[in-house]
Amino acid sequence: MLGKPMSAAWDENPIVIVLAPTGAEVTRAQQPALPHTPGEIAAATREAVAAGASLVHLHMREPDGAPSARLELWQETIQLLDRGPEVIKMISTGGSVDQSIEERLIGMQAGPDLAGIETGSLNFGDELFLTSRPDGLRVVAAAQEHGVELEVEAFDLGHVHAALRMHERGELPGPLRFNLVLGVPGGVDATPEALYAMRMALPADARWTVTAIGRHQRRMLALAVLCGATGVRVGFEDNVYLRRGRLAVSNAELVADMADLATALGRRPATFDEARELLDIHPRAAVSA
Ligand code: KMH
Ligand code: ZN
Repeated sequence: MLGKPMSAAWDENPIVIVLAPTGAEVTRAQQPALPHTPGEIAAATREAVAAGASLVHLHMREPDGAPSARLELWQETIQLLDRGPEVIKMISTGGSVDQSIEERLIGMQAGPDLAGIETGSLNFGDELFLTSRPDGLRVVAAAQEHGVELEVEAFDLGHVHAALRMHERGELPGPLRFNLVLGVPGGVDATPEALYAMRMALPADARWTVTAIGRHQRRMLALAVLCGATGVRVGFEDNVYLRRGRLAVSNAELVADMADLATALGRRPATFDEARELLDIHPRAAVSA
């Protein structure tokens, strides 16, 4: 049995490396190796798993790169990932800023293990990223209908508090998992102080992953490793550079760099089985049995 999520010593558990290979906003003009198609996303995930990733956070794109909600793309991607190597398959229900909540829920039908849930709204750069309370409740209902586990995507401290209120009211089932997203313009800054404020709001048994945008990624994820986070997220959704002025050649290069950094700091990457236990995510067959 692996240690308890937050009460464990910071280095008691290996770290779950999450790959976010595509996102909804990054373009090939910014990152030529950005995967668009199910085949490209599956290939990027395979390489990333070999480099130390154990969970993949998915968004769909049309072949031309436009954000997509097409069920066939979700199904093809999940089917390709099911061929191995083993990886926890997570869908975004944040989608892109111009998708409706109905579009954002379509991936639930493709049989993922895990889905994100937004518990509030924010400015997202120059756009609005809106998730009303009823939208959040619809995400929970869809997850329950399809037997999918949930992770709260918190871009602000208020999103953490809103999730905790939902949980207290019985509207958001446990176990509580959070992805603390730092550095979206409109959300919390990517600073140690902001990470500390969000982490201190979490219950002791919550699982928590950290995401940080752009040039803040490496420093904030190193801090997350040292603070005992359950996971850290890398990939082109959040950052296209390996170092200042040096584009990453692949998503896997970012994963390998994170694996090396975490190992040097005292925590090796979690295997797939360890990640499932640390995040309390069990095989779908076992869920429905
Ligand atoms: N693309 C953003 C508007 C998530 O995946 O849950 C939403 C997003 C967050 O990427
Ligand atoms: Zn996302």
